[in-house]
Formats: sequence, structure tokens, C-alpha cells
Amino acid sequence: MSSNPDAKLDAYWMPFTANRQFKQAPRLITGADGMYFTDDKGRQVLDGIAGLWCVNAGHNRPRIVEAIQKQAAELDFAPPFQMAHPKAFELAERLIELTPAGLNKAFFTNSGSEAVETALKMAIAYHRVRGEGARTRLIGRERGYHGVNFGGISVGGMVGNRKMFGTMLSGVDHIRHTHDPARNAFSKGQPAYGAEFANDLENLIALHDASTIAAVIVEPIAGSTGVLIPPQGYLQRLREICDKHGILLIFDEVITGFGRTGNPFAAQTFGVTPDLMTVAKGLTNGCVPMGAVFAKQFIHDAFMQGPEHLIEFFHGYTYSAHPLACAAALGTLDTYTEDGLLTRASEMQGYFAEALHSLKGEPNVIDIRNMGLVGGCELAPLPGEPGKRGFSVFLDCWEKGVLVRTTGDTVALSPPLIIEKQHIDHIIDTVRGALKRAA
Ligand code: PXG
Ligand code: PLP
Repeated sequence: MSSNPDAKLDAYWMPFTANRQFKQAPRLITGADGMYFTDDKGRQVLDGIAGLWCVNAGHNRPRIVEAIQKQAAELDFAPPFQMAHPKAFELAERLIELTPAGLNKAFFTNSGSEAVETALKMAIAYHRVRGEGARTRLIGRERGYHGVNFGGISVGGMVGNRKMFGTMLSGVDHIRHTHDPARNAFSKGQPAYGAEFANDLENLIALHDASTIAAVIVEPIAGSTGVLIPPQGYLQRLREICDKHGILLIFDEVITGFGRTGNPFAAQTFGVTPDLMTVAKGLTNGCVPMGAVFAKQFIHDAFMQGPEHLIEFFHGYTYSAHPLACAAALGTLDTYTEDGLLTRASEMQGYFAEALHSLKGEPNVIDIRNMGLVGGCELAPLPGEPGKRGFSVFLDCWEKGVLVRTTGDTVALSPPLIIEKQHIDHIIDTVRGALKRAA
């Protein structure tokens, strides 16, 4: 550790980490700039996953750094309940210029997980304020990731995130995931087969009755569970079914938001507009924690009744619209706009897709999936040891100077949107070497 070589590793209980393994051979990052991290040994490591799907503009961007520094000296904190500061309004206005038409109210949180809880509560409360208080059920999807709080793990579909934590929210059900390698393996972009998976929602409506269902939440592209791209027509079908039955559609765009798929939001790429949309990560380029929920006007307006001195929505966080986060987000939006980053993935996706799909035929590669600047390369698991081959590829790439993410036995890539062709080549060559060594 460069700053303090004597620092101990005991006290920090690390999140989503194999703590004992990590502490035997720590991987410590001490700096970052552009496409690269610096580690504690002074090595440059190419960032293949935008930190953790969040540093979309690359690291250490001057606009963002300056915005945060200036804000810290000007206004450290302002209470967000019954009070506000100007940048919160400015940010909301700037954001709704980018969101799909109709999503024109912004509610701020501090993370994707909190954005999800907020959206779920908004959905249930929306029905209630309209006199449909029986609509309390929430529908998620298998292999969904919606953060780690109780609502999110309840609608989520990652077994590891659920099995340890009891019974979670009641009244939640799930539609099937759309991963169908038998029909869709090695699809480029949206797979051709599987729109009919959306009809699962009709089955759940037949079972529970629409009058008990508040909302459906899905990621347009499932990121954390291995980059699952929606089949052609699938999201459209979900939208139709929700409309038919008065059910709100929530898109969780925590990963897909802010340029990942070649448009500001995946809703625009896929041409389907949800009623509520959650974001985080790229909102501040990962620099200060922040999330948000975007709501359609009609949802917001349903709350705006009753005496005007009363609070309409009993929800919010001490740090909602924190001044530092707002400043970071404004600096981030400036950077995205100046560098054309919110559409850059559409320019780079062809090259990225070709490079990624060139891994077909390497040892144990059983599927490759891509959209915009997100990609997944799925490996056959080691017999009886799921996840181990993927993890060894992750460690090998790190040793060779490239940071990738593995989820189970899928290698996930989501590089900063400033990526150039030579970086793509470097990432893919490194993964290729690791795959050969993991054979
Ligand atoms: N929704 C989605 C779709 C996400 O991808 C969250 C909510 C929660 O966001 P916060 O900010 O509370 O972490 C996420 C987060 C991975 C990985 O393994 C993915 C996420 C977080 C950490 C790891 O790929 N996504
Ligand atoms: N726990 C206690 C005891 C609190 O007083 C508060 C907020 O005032 C919270 C939790 C919630 O914290 P936050 O608003 O940062 O989510």
C-alpha cells in the first residue's frame, strides 16, 4: 500500500468480496486517469468495466473534479426536506432533457439500490392515492439484479442475493429470464428468439389478477447476471401487457443509463418508454454516490392532491440531492455533452462487437452477447465448480494489466465510453490469453 505500508487489512469487511482470499493477495488501486487505473505496485491497469459499470466518461475528468472541489468549498450540505439548494433543480431540469419523452420528474437517491426502493414505493403509493390500494404486488424477473435492499432482492432474481435473507417482501412474483442459449447463442445485438417470454406476465396476471399488481420491474439489459440482451420485440410486448392491465412498467437503467447502449438510455435504444426509470452509477460518473428515479408526469400528479401544506410522498434520504453529488452530476453531464459520449457507443459498437465475437472458438466459450459498449462472454463452468473458471480468468487478466468483471462464468465488459480501438484490442487480446490459460 503506497500511502501507509503498515495499514492492516483486518477491520474492513469488504462488500461482495471473497474476503479471506483477497486479504492473502490484495488487489489495491491507488490512482486512476482516463482509461487506466494505477495499482499499489505502480502498474497501469486498463479499465475494461468502467470501474463497476459507472465511470462512463473515464477517470479523473477535469470538469467533474473541479465541480466537486468548488462545491465542497461553497456549500457542503443543505437539508433536503422542506429545503433545497439551486443545483438540485438545475440537475433535474438538465436530466429530463435527456430522458425519454414523458419521464419528466426526477427524485434523487444515493445509489441504485435506493433508487429501486424508491421506485417500488412510488408505484405502490401511486395506485393507493388513486384509490386502487389493492394493487400491491410487484413482479420482477429471474436473474434480475435490483440492488441489495429488501425490495430490490425481493423483486430481484439472483439466488445468492436472496437465499440468506429470509422471506423478504410478500406478494412478489417473477417472470422467467430471457436467456435461451439453445436458440440464441452467439447472437450479435438483440437475439431473434424469445419475445414470447414476456407472455409470462399474462400468466401471472391470470393467476393473481391485474387488480392486485402494482408494477413490473426489469433491467432492459440484465447486467450483473451476465449481460442478457432482450430478445427482439420482448420489451415492446411487456409494455403492451402492462398498458392493457394498468400495471406500471419500471426500467432499472442503473447500468444501461448514460450512454452504455448508444443513446442516453436503453429505453431509447429499444424504443420502449417505461413509466418509472431508475438510474445511478453513470449519473455522476461514479465520482460521488447518487441515484435517481424518473417518473412520468401522471404518476407525480396523482400525488399532488389534498391540502397543500401536507407532504405528498413520505419518502426521502438525508442525502437526497446532496450538493456534492449534484455538482458532480452537472460536471458529468457537461463532460458527456462536450465529448459526445452519450451516443459514442453507437459509433464504437461495431468494432467492439467484432472484437468480442472473435473470442468464439477459444477454449470453453459457449456464448457471446453484446449491445452498445457492453459485452458478455460465457464460459463452460469447471465440472462441479461453477464460477471458478470465470474467477481465474478475472485474476489472470488483472495480473496481465486489464480489469474485467466476472459474474459466475461470464466475463463481462463495459468499458468507459471514451474507449479507442487499440484499447478494445488490448482488452480482447488479454481475455483471449486468459481463456487459453484457463483451458
Ligand atoms: N439496479 C441495477 C440494474 C444494477 O446493476 C443496482 C440496481 C444497485 O445499485 P447500487 O448503486 O446500489 O450498487 C445495480 C448495481 C456486478 C455489479 O457484479 C453490478 C452492480 C453493482 C455491483 C456489482 O456486475 N449493479
Ligand atoms: N437511521 C436513523 C436512526 C436515522 O435517524 C436516519 C435518518 O435520519 C436513518 C436511519 C436514515 O438515514 P438516511 O436518510 O441517510 O438514509
